Amino acid sequence: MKFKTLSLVVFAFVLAACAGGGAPAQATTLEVDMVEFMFSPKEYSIPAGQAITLTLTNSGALEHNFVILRKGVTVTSSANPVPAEDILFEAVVGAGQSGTFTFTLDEAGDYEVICSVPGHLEAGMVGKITVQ
Ligand SMILES: [Cu+2]
Repeated sequence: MKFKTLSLVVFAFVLAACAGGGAPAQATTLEVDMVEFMFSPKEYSIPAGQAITLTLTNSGALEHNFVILRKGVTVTSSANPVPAEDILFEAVVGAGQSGTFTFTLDEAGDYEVICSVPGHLEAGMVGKITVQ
């Protein structure tokens, strides 16, 4: 009985040590609100190569989407559809709905996020993911 108690105490100490040390953890969980016409928040910092859980809530009256573009790709007009090879991830959320999605970005760098519904990008639905 004494040994069992001791091992529990050691285990708790190890957990506390892990939680306290090292560099500040980056977010592996993102919660993003979508509304006409913005993402909130609009800038995200995540670790490379780790599964990110993304919860999108569409508080608006229109359908919105969360599109992650290939590293280095930026789009300034939604007049032309984004080529499929430039899209790394896409999640569509209907008006008043929410959803949880998972994505992983393996390479460090900056990635642009847009809503690809025509006109929404120009109206302000653009964001940035920094992968480190
Ligand atoms: Cu939109």
